[in-house]
Amino acid sequence: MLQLEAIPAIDFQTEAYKDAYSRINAIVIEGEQEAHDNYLTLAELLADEKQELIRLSKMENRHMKGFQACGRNLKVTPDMVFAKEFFSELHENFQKASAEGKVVTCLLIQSLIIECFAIAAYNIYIPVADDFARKITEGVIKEEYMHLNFGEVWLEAHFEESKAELEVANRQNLPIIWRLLNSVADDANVLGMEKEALIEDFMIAYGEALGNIGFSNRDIMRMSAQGLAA
Ligand code: PL3
Ligand code: FE2
Ligand code: FE2
Repeated sequence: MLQLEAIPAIDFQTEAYKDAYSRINAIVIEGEQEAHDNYLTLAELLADEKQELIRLSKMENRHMKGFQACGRNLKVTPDMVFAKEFFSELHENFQKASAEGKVVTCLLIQSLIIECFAIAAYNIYIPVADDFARKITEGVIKEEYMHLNFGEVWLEAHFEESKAELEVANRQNLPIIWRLLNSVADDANVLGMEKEALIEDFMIAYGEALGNIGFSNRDIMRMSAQGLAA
């Protein structure tokens, strides 16, 4: 009883909420758009998985449309300029890796890091979302687990030859996620999402993914700590 009463009601129409939503909504729309593009790029790099990767890219396109509808429903205009800048570092790293044919790095950036970021964000968002956005996000997150799984299965099957490249890609990209989490923390807070919860959820999902691929607990601890160290 006491716990139920302690949950503050969120007013989705305040200027403060809509202002924060204009950036978070844009980040999610841009993230889904880039995920769509990244899976199409991966489809060209991994001929054997081409059809499956095209299927994943289509899901990302539907996710983007779903989140655009969430913004329209709240009468919020997403700040896409802000969101493009938000993703620019990860975007550049993915582009560079794909141009060099580094499939392992591309999979780490998109299917592990970005999908775990999305899974953490959506999990924490669902309990504090408006009814419309909650239904959309619940549908989306089920598919994000499938995308994470795609990366895990492929990297597990190629673990020995991928290990060294994964370590380097982790060291380059995990600190970026850390900075991005910090930079959205205030806006996320306005939406009722706590930074600590986002970090916890991300680290659990990412650590589990590394374990499923074949890294030892010791490796996972070491690689996770590299996120903090830059
Ligand atoms: C991959 O399928 C999608 C990539 C999207 C990445 C989104 C990251 C979002 C971080 C922002 C934290 C607040 C989220 C609020 C959720 C609507
Ligand atoms: Fe998605
Ligand atoms: Fe995804």
